[in-house]
Amino acid sequence: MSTISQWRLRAAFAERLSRMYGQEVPAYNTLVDVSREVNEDVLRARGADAERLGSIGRVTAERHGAIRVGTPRELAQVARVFGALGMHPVGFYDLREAAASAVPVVSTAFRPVDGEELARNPFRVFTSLLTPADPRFFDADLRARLEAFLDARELFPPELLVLADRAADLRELSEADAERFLRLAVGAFELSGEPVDQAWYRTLERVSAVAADIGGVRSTHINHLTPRVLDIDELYRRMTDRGIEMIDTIQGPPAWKGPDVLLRQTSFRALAEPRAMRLADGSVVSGALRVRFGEVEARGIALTRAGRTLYDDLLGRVDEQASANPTASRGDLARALWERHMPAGETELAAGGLAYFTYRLAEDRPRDGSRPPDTLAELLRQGWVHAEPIVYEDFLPRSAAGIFQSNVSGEGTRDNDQEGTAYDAAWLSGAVGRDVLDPYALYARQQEDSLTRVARALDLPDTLG
Ligand code: OOG
Ligand code: NI
Repeated sequence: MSTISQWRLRAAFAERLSRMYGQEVPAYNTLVDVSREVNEDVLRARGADAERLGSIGRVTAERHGAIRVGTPRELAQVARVFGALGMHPVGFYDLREAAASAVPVVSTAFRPVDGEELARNPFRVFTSLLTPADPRFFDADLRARLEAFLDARELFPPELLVLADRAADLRELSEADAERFLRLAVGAFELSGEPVDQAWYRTLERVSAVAADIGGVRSTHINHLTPRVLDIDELYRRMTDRGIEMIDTIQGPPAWKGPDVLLRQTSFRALAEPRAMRLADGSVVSGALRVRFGEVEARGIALTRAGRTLYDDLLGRVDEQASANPTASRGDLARALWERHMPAGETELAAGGLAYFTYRLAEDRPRDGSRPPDTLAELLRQGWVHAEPIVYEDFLPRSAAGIFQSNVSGEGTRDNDQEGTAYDAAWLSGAVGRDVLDPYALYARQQEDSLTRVARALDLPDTLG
């Protein structure tokens, strides 16, 4: 009997979800088409260099999705579904702090963690958990009603969870189980046709549109899906030319002539979708909600903590300059700062310990019997070793908050006189029921492993890093 391996399940899930979302939100298909066109053009123009941050096969299939759930119990179930696909929770994001409007969630991202799995299919899902216990957003009465509502719903059918656990244990499924699993898993993230209780939805919406999207309905749904593009500035222009209304900016680092780092993202605005609404008198009418959208992203090199500190520092300086010069273009201010302070090339990023790289023996290294030098800098300089950038696989809280904010209607409310409830990665690990991994540790390990391999092959001490 033939079986489907975990990575094939992951790839099949990403593909079916993409097909489903394209039927639900047709503008997403336009985004995927335009991304593919841009990627083909970039590949033609830049050749092998275009694949420096991932093969064109990987980049073309690459997607991330976003979902939002209400309780730790639901989050632990999500972890089982994604665990089946070889995806693990990585990173802790507190969007309550990153957003100016009311975004009462904390988040993580489920994704593959090892290099080979990422190269096969890097599908990831940004997953947010509502925080009803935060008194800045919810008073005691609303919190109690919200928690009772959430406790009474079931997002994932038991059969799906049983199959998920089987896939996680065996790291594969029989063809029949795989088919059933995929059907149920995709179904769990479809937009439900069940009427929305309008009064309840509106009550939550007054606090936060995100809270209403999560706790105002009895099911969950994929909230956006994001293809990867190799030139996001060009994509933004082409989408705008096609008459699709994009949000105002591209979030993240500016367009500049130096290396791509971290993550740049933009999206088209959430579209009104017809949704059945149940009114107080029990009648059902057709209404519309504006919550789902399409996003696109360009990925760059993963930064170390030192590199990230530099990035955050420059972002702070852009904010200061932009508020001092309200008429200046934010992109221009950012670019000017980057050109002064961000290293202009990969070599400088590596030498400064600002970004992560995989080090590999050069095919054309000296083979005349000479001894290799014993420092990394010299190995690179004399052509014994090449540095390949490690791509950033995670998210940016400020960009995430920006994407949330630009796509919800209304600011919501937030009582800043109240003390916010503190959450961190350890708390989230408890809620998910498994360790929320530290992204820096994952990148560092990848880099260190590559240095160890180089050292062994050249018979050098294991201390190159
Ligand atoms: C998640 C927003 C964050 C990203 O790409 O930064 C995100 C959401 O809207 O639920 O997906
Ligand atoms: Ni996203």
